[in-house]
Amino acid sequence: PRVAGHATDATAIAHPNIALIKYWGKSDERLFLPRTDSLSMTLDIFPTTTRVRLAPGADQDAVVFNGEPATGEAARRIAAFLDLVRERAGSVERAVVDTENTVPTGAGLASSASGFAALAVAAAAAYGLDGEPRALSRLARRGSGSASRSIFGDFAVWHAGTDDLSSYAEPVDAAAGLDPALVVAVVNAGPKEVSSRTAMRRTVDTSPLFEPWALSSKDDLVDMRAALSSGDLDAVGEIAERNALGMHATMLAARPAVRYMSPASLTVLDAVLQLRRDGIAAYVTMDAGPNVKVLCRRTDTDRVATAVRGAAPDSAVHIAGPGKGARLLTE
Ligand code: 2P0
Repeated sequence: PRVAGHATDATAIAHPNIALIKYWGKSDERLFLPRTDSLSMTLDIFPTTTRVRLAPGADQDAVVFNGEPATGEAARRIAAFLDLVRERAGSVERAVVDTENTVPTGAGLASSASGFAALAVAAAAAYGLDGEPRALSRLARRGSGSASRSIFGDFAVWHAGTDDLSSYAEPVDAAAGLDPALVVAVVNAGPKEVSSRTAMRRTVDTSPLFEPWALSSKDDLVDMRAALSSGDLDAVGEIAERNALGMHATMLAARPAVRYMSPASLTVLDAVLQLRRDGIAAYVTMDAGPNVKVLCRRTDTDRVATAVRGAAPDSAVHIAGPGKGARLLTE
């Protein structure tokens, strides 16, 4: 439904999210329906800011990415997303999209999550679509699955659902005493060799470990919700780590194998084990890339960051806390 008298120029900001219970595998590639529910923490670093302006009379969309005209796959995905927005809005007007992304793109740092969450919020406003968070989550999902979760701040669960209507994210409560931080070790900021889309498809189609992981992920989600609501950071970390390493195991068993871990990743994993032996609550999670995110208490971030830098001296280390959901900057 189109809102009458809406703005035709809107700017939105969104942050990436890191899944503690992972999304890996689709049941419907066109609708971006995932095989499993997932749960994430939205970060307070690496925002994406996106402005969408309707361009009456233009014959195509223009996309500017960090000041440069976007081309290829990135431009195609954004145009396809805008086609969906236009179809829903009953509009044929093209748009100018201007996006500033501070995340290293394509490095398993969820640049598509913040990117499509910001685009969904700005485009929905510019074309006059429903601005309810749930509708925005469903819309963002159609750009990139993980973007459905970045609509919300702090912790969010994405219900896999069975169709377009039932697949959306919503906030998850955590105990007030939980004071989580993620120490992000960027061991390699370059783009990945296998896109997560390709890797997911191959894992679902060929990995004998996929179904067992998807099944165990259901239990992980139940346990994770309990750990969050009781404020048990060690339990949150243990569950997140086992879920992530299990996801990587499904990929290693794919044919041919997909391996995102690099020697530097493993060095960081070893450093985290050592931190735990030293009594620090520190747990790893990894996505579709070699970078490692270490979940710990906010009060332990300096100690964890020092250990990570020692283990991977060439890495860039960023410290994140829970961040806000996607929102409009204009109105
Ligand atoms: C996640 N990842 O839950 C998982 C864990 C990577 C590993 O979501 O195909 O960019 O656009 O839906 O969301 C990365 O995949 O994939 C991702 P599409 P997306 O965060």
